[in-house]
Amino acid sequence: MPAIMSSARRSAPLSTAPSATPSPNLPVAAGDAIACDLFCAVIDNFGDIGVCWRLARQLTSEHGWQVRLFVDDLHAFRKLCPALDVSRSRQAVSGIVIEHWREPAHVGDTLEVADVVIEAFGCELPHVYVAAMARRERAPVWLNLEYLSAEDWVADFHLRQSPHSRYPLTKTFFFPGLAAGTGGVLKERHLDAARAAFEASPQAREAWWRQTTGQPAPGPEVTVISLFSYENPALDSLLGQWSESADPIVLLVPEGRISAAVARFFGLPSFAAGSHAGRGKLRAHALAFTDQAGYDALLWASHFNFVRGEDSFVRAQWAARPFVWHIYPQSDDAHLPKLDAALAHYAGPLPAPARAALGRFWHAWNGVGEPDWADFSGPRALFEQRAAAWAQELAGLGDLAGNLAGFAKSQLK
Ligand code: TRH
Repeated sequence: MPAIMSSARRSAPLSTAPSATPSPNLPVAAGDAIACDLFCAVIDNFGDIGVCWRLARQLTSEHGWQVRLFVDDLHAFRKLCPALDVSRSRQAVSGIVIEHWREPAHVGDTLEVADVVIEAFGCELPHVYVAAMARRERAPVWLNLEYLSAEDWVADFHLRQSPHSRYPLTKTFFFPGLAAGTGGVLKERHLDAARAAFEASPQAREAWWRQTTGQPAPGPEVTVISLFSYENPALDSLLGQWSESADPIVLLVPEGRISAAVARFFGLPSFAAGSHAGRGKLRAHALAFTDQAGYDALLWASHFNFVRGEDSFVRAQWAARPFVWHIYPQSDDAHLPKLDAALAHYAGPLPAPARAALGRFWHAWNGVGEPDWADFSGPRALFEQRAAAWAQELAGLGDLAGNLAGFAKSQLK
């Protein structure tokens, strides 16, 4: 049974593991910093930890919070945070304490309750931790961070509260969204400047291409497409269309769930990072999975981005380029209304023919209809304008980390 601490702020040093001397590189809290515990259970893929890691870093670097991130799958985490040591139960990266959440009852070596407790995506907090929250002199702000949806009901449910059935605790539901009245989506303060610097620098672009693909940057006649997707029955047809297109296409494929299908198309045994292949007008490069900053650069280096799930979907919007979304598939096609809700926000102001072409292609990529690249890429200039305008509209909601921090602070007063 871990010792219990329940200070108004978590006190330093954090580590009081049974035999341990405090880890030298664990961050020490500033006296008045808001302490936050963020719990993340990885269901599958990278979106759960992708969102939590991004949020943890923003709360730390932009809001000065002292964040402890509990994660149950360090291997998935390490894919997008190569600095992580999967053998360590507790470590600090980028000023954030990372606890390997070994089992549902585990709460770290010391039971400390933070000022703000975030359970991501409905993961269940350890019972002992909830009991300690109730015993804390001042109850923490308890937030359930939900999955992103662009549907209308989200604004009604954002910030709704639910009293605990047993303890004098209240949980608030925090909903990301694409519309006013929601929590918005994550966006770092430095992001636009980083993108602008990349786009303005031919040297940065050239260096990126050489480092990432081993090849020089392609000329202006080439259309560059990034492809991050789940297994997709429409892929073969699309690869065929690209290989027969009038103009050259370069495809950038981060190694992952679609790699085997790409390999099959090119008649290769695999399409592991570092592989290259070509057919007709299509040339493809397999990329190593990078950290999240590296993934942003991939989006900026491409003219069209195929993205999936939640976090890469958001990043494609900030990249302000035309994109295609492979939404996380749910049973009974429950994802399709979510796809249409996102389309309504993103494509709404487009002229009707372009809006229809975008809708047809997004649907085809999500299993409804056949993808037609010529039909989709025809209004490319309109999509480019719309992508830039949408990124500005979306930024008008404020970013999720800022919205969440503002709400939590208002509750702590
Ligand atoms: O991996 P995903 O399919 O995650 C999904 C969704 O989040 C979905 O909503 C959730 O229900 C399900 O998991 C369990 O897609 P997503 O959300 O885009 O997450 C991928 C993360 O990986 C994102 O943070 C970007 C990052 N990434 C890198 O850091 N480097 C890379 O090279 C690539 C390709 C991605």
